[in-house]
Amino acid sequence: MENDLRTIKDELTKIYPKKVARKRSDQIVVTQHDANGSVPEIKANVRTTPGIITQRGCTYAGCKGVVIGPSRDILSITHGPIGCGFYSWLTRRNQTRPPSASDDNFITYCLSTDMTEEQIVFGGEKKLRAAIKEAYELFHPKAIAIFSTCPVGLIGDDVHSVARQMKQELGINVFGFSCEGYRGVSQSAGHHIANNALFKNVIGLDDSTIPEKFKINLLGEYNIGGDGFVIEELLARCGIKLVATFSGNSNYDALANSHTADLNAVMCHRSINYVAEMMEKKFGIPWLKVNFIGAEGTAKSLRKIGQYFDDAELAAKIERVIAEEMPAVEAVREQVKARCQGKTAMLFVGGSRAHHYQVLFNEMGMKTVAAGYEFGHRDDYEGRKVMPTIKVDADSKNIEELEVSRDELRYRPRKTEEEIAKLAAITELEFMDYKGMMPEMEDDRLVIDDISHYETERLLEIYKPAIFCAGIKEKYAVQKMGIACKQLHSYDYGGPYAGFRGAINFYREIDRMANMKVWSFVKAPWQQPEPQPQQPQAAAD
Ligand code: CFM
Repeated sequence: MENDLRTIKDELTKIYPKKVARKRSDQIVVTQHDANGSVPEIKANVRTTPGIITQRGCTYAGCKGVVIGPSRDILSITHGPIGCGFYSWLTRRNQTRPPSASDDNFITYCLSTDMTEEQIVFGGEKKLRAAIKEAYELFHPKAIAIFSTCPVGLIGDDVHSVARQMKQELGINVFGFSCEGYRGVSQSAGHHIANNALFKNVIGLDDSTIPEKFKINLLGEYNIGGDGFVIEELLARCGIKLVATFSGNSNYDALANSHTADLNAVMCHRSINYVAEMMEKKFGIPWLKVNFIGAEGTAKSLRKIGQYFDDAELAAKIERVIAEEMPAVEAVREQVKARCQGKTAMLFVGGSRAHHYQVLFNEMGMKTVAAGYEFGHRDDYEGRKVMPTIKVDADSKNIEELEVSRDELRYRPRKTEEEIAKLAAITELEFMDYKGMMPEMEDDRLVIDDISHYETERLLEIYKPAIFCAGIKEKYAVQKMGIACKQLHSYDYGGPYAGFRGAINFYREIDRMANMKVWSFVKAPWQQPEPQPQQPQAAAD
């Protein structure tokens, strides 16, 4: 098996020039666990070689689209050419539900300064100021966020000083992001930039406290296809109060008040671990890795939260909710297992779903034979324990590391030192830790970072998996090869897939897709008959 996998690895990289092949080869590993549970090292979070078709997005996308965009009442203005605004408008299926029709909801709007040649030559700050004023007069939001696109950094517009001026002039919170598309190697840089600005400008502005006993924030849950709604409902049934979600179905006030929670439950480690760490340092809120994808994952995550609060009544409530939900899940799981057992899946998405969704496939009896992140870092693959050994390159240095210290007035330890030590000793709790994707995978699986389009096609030819999970850019190319493709970013038109109810949706959908007869009718290009060489025309005379 190991030999076969090495051949596959060679097969994927042999087309590249030597230097590129070497680099790609460090980004492709075969899972192996050694005696102490360590996994091989992978190269990640490095630039994509120009000329290679990558799945990645840009820094602006990570900041505006991913982290801040889902918050419904922060008015987002894209400072840049109209295309950046237009193409980042409503493509992520992040849903929101304002409490009433009169509450602000700006998600459906697309605001841009429409930067043109004139601003590129003479500067765009004047136009940005005018745009903020106009937006304020139209919407009267509590907060306005300004997002920089590539030309902003190139011509040197200072969005931060404009934000400061306008904040003073309008009397509302206005803050900017230096999230130019080129700032980092992928959208991951945009997450970090967004986290920093949220921390500096929003978190901690409202100290009022709510009386509830078990108060948490959910970090890194963006309510794609309604996932957040399912989790919110589950937590409420367990008696756990959600102060804020970063940032699915969230609002500005909740984010400003989030430092009053007693636990940060981290769903997507990649996009938001910075906030978790900074809140811990400044306010004393511990964090816990959770995964509400998969019925078993959901049950485990609820129990983890219960263990953290260490309260018998809460634990009993959680068990009751799990017991109420499981029979329906198990009934559907048994049905689909009969048809899906042993089928193969591949997952190439983002920075956490390629890991999280393996839980769902396992539950269905399906095997994940290859997986990878678009922009994950080594810690997302190998676990946080490798963080001290990660080389800080020029691209990472480009992003500000905030100096965070304890807030002398508001730091409040949620647990005693002994309690913390006790929680840290429970391995499966992953208390303030993330073990990463690879340790949970079986041996002899392929893990590929920042997979290229070429590698995708070769993999599909070699493995012919029952289902390939990726995004819209890959979807139709995969389907034309006769293989089902599930979009794990936007969920196609489906979802929610989180929680127990979501697991049932997922089982049914994957069962239908992977077992559809239609795929056998698609002839892949390499299955077509070879074109016959043309006969030379007989010479006249
Ligand atoms: Fe986190 Fe996400 Fe993801 Fe992500 Fe994304 Fe996304 Fe994703 Mo698309 S925040 S890393 S930047 S879980 S938009 S909701 S699906 S690539 S795996």
